[in-house]
Amino acid sequence: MAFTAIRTATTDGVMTITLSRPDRLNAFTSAMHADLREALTTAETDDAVRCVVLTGEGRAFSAGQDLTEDRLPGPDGKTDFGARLERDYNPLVERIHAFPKVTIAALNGPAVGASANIALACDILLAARSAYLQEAFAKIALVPDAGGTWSLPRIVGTKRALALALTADQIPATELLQMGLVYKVFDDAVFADEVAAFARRFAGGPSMTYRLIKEAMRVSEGNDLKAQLALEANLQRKAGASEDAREGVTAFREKRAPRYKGR
Ligand code: T3D
Repeated sequence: MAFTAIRTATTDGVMTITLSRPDRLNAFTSAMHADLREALTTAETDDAVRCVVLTGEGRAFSAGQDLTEDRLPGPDGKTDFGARLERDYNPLVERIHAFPKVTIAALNGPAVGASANIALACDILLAARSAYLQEAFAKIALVPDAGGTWSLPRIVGTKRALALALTADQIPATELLQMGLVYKVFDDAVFADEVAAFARRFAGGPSMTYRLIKEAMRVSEGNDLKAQLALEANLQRKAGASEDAREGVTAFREKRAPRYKGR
């Protein structure tokens, strides 16, 4: 695939998508969105891919929207700051949020603006110790987008989400860990190796079950307890009928590691 703004590599069932405009701190452009759409389609349809890692090249994860790129016009032909969101960011965030395979955002460095919120759409965030996250929007008199006003209050609570958005402070990795925004922090020197090892375990795991777990968590956002309990029973019915569930129990009884096939 001839990408211009990202790189992809698949090893041991893990597709790593690397945002690759290091001289611009991997800021997002229309071309990067187009590349990402294509890479995610491959990741979704290729059975050999069981887990996707999104990371950045060089010293940043990404600095958000490329602020030098021309803005899109609205229906009246005038500059419309919502147009790019509707065309590129909103579909990307929805797609990552509902992605059928495990997604990991590996914050190798700063995750700023829309990129921070794209990372938050992933299932699990890992951060290098030097990384930070910044809801930088208010600094340039914009509101958080790419799902930040939806995901942040749900993860850290409304008050903390407001503080993050209103101050536009750079939040270091260790604080992100305390707030529950990232799952693990690794030293910079070992970050790439730790991310690879972390992702590999999903590649060897029961991928159909992961999809059902993700569905349960996603749908719970809008469900009451009764509806969620009913959903869990249905999803457990599906998981329990899978070849992997049989293999999991058999392996436990035989005191060996399970060999999952994703069905
Ligand atoms: O369409 C719309 O605009 C609406 C959509 C908005 C969505 C958003 O994402 S809004 C938020 C956009 N992002 C930002 O506001 C962040 C802008 N960047 C920064 O504040 C700083 O660069 C950082 C805090 C991220 C890092 O600072 P530092 O000192 O480590 O690096 P630097 O020197 O500022 O940046 C290095 C280079 O990358 C520099 O270019 P140069 O001087 O070497 O030629 C800088 O201009 C460039 N760069 C950084 N961020 C962006 C960028 N170029 C284009 N767009 C960027 N977002």
